[in-house]
Amino acid sequence: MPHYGDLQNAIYYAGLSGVQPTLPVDFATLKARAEAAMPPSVLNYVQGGCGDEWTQDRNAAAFRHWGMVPRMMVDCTARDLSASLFGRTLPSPLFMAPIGVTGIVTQDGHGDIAAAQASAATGVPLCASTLANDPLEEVKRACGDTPALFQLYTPRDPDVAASLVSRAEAAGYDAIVVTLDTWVTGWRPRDLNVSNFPQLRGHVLTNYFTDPAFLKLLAKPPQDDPRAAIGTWGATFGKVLTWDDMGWLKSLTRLPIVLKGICHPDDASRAIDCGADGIYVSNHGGRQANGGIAAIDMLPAVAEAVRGRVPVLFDSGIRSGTDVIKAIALGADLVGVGRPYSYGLALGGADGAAHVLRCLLAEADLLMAVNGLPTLAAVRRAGAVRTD
Ligand code: FMN
Repeated sequence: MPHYGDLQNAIYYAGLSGVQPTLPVDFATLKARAEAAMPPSVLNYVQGGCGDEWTQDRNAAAFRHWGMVPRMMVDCTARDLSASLFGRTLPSPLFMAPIGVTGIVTQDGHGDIAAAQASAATGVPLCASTLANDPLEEVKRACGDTPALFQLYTPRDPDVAASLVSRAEAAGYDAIVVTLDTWVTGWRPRDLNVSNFPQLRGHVLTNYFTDPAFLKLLAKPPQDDPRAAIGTWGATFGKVLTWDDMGWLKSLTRLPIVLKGICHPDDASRAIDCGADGIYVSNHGGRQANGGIAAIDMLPAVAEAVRGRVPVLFDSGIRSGTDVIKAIALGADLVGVGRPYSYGLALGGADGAAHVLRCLLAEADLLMAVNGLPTLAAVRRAGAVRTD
C-alpha cells in the first residue's frame, strides 16, 4: 500500500539521477522563496496579520511547547491517515483553509482554480472562500471528486446570503463554513502602511458580481460601474452574527453548518446547542485580532467541550506535518493549512500547492511510522504534553 511518506524515497532516488526538488520541502525555505517571488502588495496581504502580529507569531511558535512521546515495538508498516467529514471518507485529516486572495496569488489571476486543482490532485479538500476571482461553481468543478467546503462571509443583505448559500449547495459543496470573526477587518499595519486592500481595488469579488441577488442591489452591472459595485460590496459585506441568527442560517440550507472562529469551550457548547454541525477552532491566523492566545493552546478545551458530538476542525499556525499530528493529538478531527499552500501556489501554481500538501502529509505519515502510531485514533490516544 502506498504511503504519503513514500515521497521521501522518491526525492532521494530522483537525486541519484541528479534531479532535485524544484520547490523546498520545509516551510522556512518555502517562505523565503515566496518572499523573493511575490509582488509586495500580495505578499503583505498574505503574510501580514493584525497589530504587531504577536498572536500570528504565537500561533506557529506555540506548537513548539507541545511534545509527543514515541512508542516502540508497534507494527507501523501500514499507516491509516483516513478521516471522515459529514459521511464522506477523506484520505487524510488535512484540508486547505479558506484564503480570500487565492485568486491573485497566482499571476494569471486564477489561483482559486489552481487551488481546486491541487485539491483534486491530492484528495485534500479545499474550503473555498467567498472572496474569489472565479465563481464558486467553477471552483467546485475543478475540485473533481474531492469533497469541498464553501466558506461564507455572511452578507448583511439576507437575500445575497441566501443566494450564495443556495449556489454553494447547488454546486455540490459538502458543507457551509460560516466565518464568525470577520464582520469587520482587523487592524493590519502592513496593508495600512501602503493603503492596500485588494477587495476595494475590485479583486476577488467574482462571487458577488455573478450573484443574481447582489446584482439586484446595483443600478448598473459591475462592468459598467465598477466603483459603485465595489462600494455596494463594501456596504453590505459583513453581517454581525449572534446566536439568534443560527436558526436563520440553518434554514438556508440542508448542508451541514460549520462555525469558524470558535475558540472558547462555552461558545463551542452553545454552538452545538444551537444546531452547529461542526466547530472550527481558528483565530484567523492572527489576522483579525492581536493579543490572543495561540489557537493550538485553545484547541484542547474546545475539543473537550465538544466531546465528539460534532467534528472539530482546526487551523492557525500549521507549518509542518508534525504540526498536523500535534493538532490531531490535541483534539482536532480535521486540520487546515493556510499560508503555506498560498506560498506553494505563488511559486508553482496548482503543482506548487499540491507539492506543499504532499510534503505536509509525508512528514505526518513518517512521524506516525516512527512514533508507533499507525492510525489517527492512536495519535489521539497518545496525545501531546506541554513541555514548558
Ligand atoms: N478565512 C476565512 O474564513 N475566509 C477568508 O476569505 C480568509 N482569507 C484569508 C486570506 C489570507 C491571505 C490569509 C492568510 C488567511 C485568510 N483566512 C480567511 C484565514 C484562514 O482561513 C486561516 O484561518 C488562517 O490562514 C490560518 O492561519 P495560518 O495560515 O497562519 O496557519
